[in-house]
Amino acid sequence: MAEYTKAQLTELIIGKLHRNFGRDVEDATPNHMFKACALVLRDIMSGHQMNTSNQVWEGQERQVHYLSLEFLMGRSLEKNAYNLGILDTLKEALEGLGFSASDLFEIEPDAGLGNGGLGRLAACYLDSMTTLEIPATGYSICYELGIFKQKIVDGKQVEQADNWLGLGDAWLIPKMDETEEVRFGGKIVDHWDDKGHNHPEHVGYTTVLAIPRDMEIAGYKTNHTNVLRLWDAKSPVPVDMSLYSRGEYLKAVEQQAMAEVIAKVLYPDDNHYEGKSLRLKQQYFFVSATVQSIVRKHRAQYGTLRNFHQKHVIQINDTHPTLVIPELMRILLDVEGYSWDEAWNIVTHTVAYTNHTVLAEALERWPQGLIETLLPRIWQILKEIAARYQRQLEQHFGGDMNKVSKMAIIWNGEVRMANLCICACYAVNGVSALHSEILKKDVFHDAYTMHPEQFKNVTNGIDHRRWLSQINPKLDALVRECTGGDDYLIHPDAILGLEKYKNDKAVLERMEAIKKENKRRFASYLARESGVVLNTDAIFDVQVKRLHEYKRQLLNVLHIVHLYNQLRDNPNMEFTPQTFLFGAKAAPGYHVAKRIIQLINSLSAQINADPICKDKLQVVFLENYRVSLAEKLMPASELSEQISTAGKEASGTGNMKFMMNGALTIGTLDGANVEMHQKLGDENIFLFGLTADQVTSLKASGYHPQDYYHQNGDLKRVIDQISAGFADKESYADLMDRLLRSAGGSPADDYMLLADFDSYRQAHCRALETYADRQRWNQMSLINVARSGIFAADRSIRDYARDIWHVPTRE
Ligand code: HBZ
Repeated sequence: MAEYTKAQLTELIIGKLHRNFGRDVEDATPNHMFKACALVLRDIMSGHQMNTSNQVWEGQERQVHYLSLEFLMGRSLEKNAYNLGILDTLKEALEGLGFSASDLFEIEPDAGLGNGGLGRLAACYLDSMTTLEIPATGYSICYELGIFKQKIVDGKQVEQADNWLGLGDAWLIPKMDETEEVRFGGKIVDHWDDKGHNHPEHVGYTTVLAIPRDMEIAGYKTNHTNVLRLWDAKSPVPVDMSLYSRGEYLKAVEQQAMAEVIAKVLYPDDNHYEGKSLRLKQQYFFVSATVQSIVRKHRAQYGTLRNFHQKHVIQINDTHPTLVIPELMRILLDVEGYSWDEAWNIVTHTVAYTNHTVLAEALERWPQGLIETLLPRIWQILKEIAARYQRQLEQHFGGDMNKVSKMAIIWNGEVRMANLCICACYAVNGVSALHSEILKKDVFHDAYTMHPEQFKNVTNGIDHRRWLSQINPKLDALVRECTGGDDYLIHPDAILGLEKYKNDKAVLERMEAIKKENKRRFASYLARESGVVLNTDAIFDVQVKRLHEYKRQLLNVLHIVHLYNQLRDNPNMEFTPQTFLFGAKAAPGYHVAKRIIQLINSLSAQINADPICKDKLQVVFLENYRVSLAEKLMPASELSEQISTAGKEASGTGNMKFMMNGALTIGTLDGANVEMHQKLGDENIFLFGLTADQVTSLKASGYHPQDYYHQNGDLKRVIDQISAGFADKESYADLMDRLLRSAGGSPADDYMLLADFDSYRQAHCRALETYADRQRWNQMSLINVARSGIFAADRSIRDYARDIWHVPTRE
């Protein structure tokens, strides 16, 4: 690792200010200063990057290509400086120049190129792949607008455009000379040669240019550097001046606008599929540009594509990049002239698929007509893949058309992307042990019986350098002291060394003091930002994640109303002060989710204004939950709400962030909570609710939420109250009706809140009892941190490298 002194960094920064902005330090704004720092770090990383690519080239190393429609990167300045080992020096240099480093870090906009877990996972994995010195590239779209900014107006979510590129593009390096062309529309004309081979020709298409804007990714304590390649869309034709001069101004800009709209905005739906043609354009645009770019470099290096699958693995993050399969086929068939079998052999040894959801409404099924008109050649190839697969299925299942129809790629006029992935990918993995089992037992059962060895598990993980060391410096210091240094940063298992101190009173008190201090920090930040004053003597009970019915924010609400009722019935009862924090964005078109946000805000207004609740019960909805807010909140959290209906949350990764920061979990046996519980034992986690198997059998035998409503007086009272509404007089009977009555094809209480309510309430009681015993709580907190090492993304990436990618990693 190259070392930089304060004087050197200072000089480099001043140089950038002069050359790029024509400013002296005295008249540089914080924005100038931020950009100058970014440019300095970029230069350092570019130097490393060139060495890395030379090594990969000369060593002919196998490369990983991680394709994802989302990379939720958050901020980069502090992170890059940290990974380059120059964070402290940079801070000193900045202070020396009269700037506050922390203020400067705060002005960086989040690169919000993702919705939630899936996008953040991709970002954490880039960090680990780089730190573990895997030659890897991430690919996505350079959305002009990231995930929307959320405002709460009159208790309701309002979306605002997230124009992040003004400052955020400081990290992006345009590579005009690596532009690719992507073709849409038109038709295919056959040309048969005298040997009876067809040479399809694509005519009448529209071209969109894909321009790389590369973001360099620094690894921790290594010079290895990887790249996140973000494709920007541009029209190849400048505004058509002939049309323009004929006064057809709109027509002239039309084609430009059509091309550029592709990279305009991230679709804000998580875990929900919508068959929008622009979304399909985005997927093909990014996949086609990516494959062409990989192939171009491969050809330059090896002169042939015969060894393509030996040198590359393409990992697809959910089904969103699935068109990579027919696109790679297209190039091998039409450009290279390989036979179908040769091409198919290469493709099926290159592509691997990660599934992130079992929710039926999230599975992508594209109308065949849309693909046919937008991507005529891809459509032909898809038809051929589907037909061959179907013949194989019919043979394998002896004409059991029930199974064949479930596994078919094209069926009833739709193209099913997950089935295409199963057909073509050499590995299919879920993202937690439970989720991977459900894929095998249920969602993809028939495919599993055909090829059991194809199915794998890689439990998710998080970048522990960011999510512990960087955001929680006091806890980081304690871990270092207790584990004998900073080895844990590259060997996350070493955090276990903390456990030796589980009976050490002084260390346990330190844990408590650190948490207290982090709570105060967060409270003062929130007061500054929004005027909301948190009660830092209360336990911070936190549920932050996208808003979705299956995540059951509403169950949390039911319980809070129940607590409120207890207080009202008995204002002088002994009551452990509790502050409930929510943060969640709802997909703009998801009406029920938006109503739940409104309900939380309505309840919050009621409780926070009621003198009975003063210093006891508080409910706060945090506006615009995002990566940079999570970084402030995790270190301050004490109770982590992971309460999805068992079987629905593929893994969760927020759960891991909380655990690593010493929060205790109240949760169901769902997703990675199951593995947390395995590590922690019953005594270090607050479990409640039905298991995934119990959910299945209760549904099968007939679930009657009304029974719980009538049998549990507390629950009935809560539901009736929410139906009537709070001080703002807005009724939420619509939400409560969903719990009690089936409607429009969806069963009553589909996510079984009522079945779990009582068990959830009891788990809260256990948590509060424990909280009263501070030593026991602190010990549990310490054990949670100590055993969180397996949830480091480094472990996940080593799993991928060993079990799926077959590439070496740094020791
Ligand atoms: O992926 C999440 C899972 O819900 C969560 O359990 C898991 O931990 C995480 C990482 O594996 N899934 C998503 O975040 N999914 C999306 O954001 C999404 C976005 C666009 C879509 C579909 C899903 O079209």
